[in-house]
Amino acid sequence: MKLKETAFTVRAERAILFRAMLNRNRGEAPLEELQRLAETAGARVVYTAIQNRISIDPVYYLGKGKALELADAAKELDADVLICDDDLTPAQVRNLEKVIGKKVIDRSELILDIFATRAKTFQAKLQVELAQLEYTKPRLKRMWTHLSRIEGGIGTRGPGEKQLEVDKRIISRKIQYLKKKLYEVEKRQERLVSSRKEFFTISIVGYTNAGKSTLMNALTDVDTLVEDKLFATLDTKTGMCRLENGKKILISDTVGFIQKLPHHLISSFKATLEEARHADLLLHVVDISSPVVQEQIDAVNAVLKELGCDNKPVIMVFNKVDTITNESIVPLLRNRYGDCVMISAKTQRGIEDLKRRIEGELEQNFVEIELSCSPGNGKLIAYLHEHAHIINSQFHEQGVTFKLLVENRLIHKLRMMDSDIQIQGTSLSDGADTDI
Ligand SMILES: Nc1nc2c(ncn2[C@@H]2O[C@H](COP(=O)(O)OP(=O)(O)OP(=O)(O)O)[C@@H](O)[C@H]2O)c(=O)[nH]1
Ligand SMILES: [Mg+2]
Repeated sequence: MKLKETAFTVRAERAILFRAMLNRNRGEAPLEELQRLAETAGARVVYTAIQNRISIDPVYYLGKGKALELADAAKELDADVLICDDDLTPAQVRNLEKVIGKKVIDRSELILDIFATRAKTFQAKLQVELAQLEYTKPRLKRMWTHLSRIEGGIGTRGPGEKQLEVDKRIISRKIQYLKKKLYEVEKRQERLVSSRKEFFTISIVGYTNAGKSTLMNALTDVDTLVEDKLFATLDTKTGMCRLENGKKILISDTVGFIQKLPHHLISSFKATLEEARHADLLLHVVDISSPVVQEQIDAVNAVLKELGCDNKPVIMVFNKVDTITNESIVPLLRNRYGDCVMISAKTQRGIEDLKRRIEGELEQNFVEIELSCSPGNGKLIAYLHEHAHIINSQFHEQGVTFKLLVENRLIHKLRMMDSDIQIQGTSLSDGADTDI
């Protein structure tokens, strides 16, 4: 078998990518994303293989014949690693490694590896290490089963098991330690996020490489790293944006989402995504030039659901409109996502439109009110601190008066909590006083 090789000058890890395709009609670009992930991790892709199958093989993932073909390719091209686009069971990894004689890793492991090399802050490093250990721990056991089978040692307490127990104990202890540390960091983060409650906060979410950080830079004075790489951002940054009506809002950038994001990573990154969970409004940035726009939107929505953010108000922001060659996609998307905004974060096209939409959202959902109550009503006051933006508060003989920015739907709830409170409102949209 003679294989065509991509030319390159610097030697990095040489990778072969592979996957089984169960459904050919999804119009996706097979292995394109995995290729970008592999390159982000520093590998050179020397060969790719796809096998159409009716179902996944539990032993080899692909058919054994295909696995042997990969072994030939790996030898001929002097590959260092084979990367599968799906997650593999520990048994599949072991079986493939035996047949091919090279290191085999799966998509989750690759993503974890990228996160590990890109994590910069203490928090991100803790999160990645925790995710890596949680991923590794169940695999240790299987490694031993594998060993014991070779040695015929089933039921015997051989050195393999002892070592395994030691390893598992060390890992468990480390996991406990990391969780404790992360808990402390999360608490600090939570306090920080809730201390910003007096501002209207927006979180920029979206698929990795959609242009979130570029948009963040366009909207605020924060300078965030922008790179044509997957997972350029692992730590959230928050910046201030001033709208035309003079209102100041806070905007934060978040880590990018991806299809089949390893589950451990989502749970470990909850603190980083804390900003999104507390945001009043989400900007869902979509790369309009991607050939798989809808799949990326779906993947982001799935993660948002997992984070409990699926009921938040969202503005769909289609980015990179400067790149589209096929204009027909615009009416299509407008049709599906009625009040979306088309922008180019890079050329700043549509940014003013987006700001106006944000203003509109602010006006639609929030009213500015004055609420007077007794200072002894601790429950109500605690509720206000939690759910409203307190602009200021004044104590006087009759009680305390808060000037608040509060969601429309909460007014009714406030009245239910205490029938003695007095509420006066100023509609944000026209600046006139209104009785609520
Ligand atoms: N042509 C074009 N490129 C853009 C636009 N916005 C962003 N990009 C490019 O897209 C790439 C990714 O941009 P980022 O802002 O880093 O994307 P991100 O969503 O923050 O990515 P991660 O942090 O890695 O998830 C960069 O090369 C940007 O220059 C745009 O409007 N038009
Ligand atoms: Mg970014």
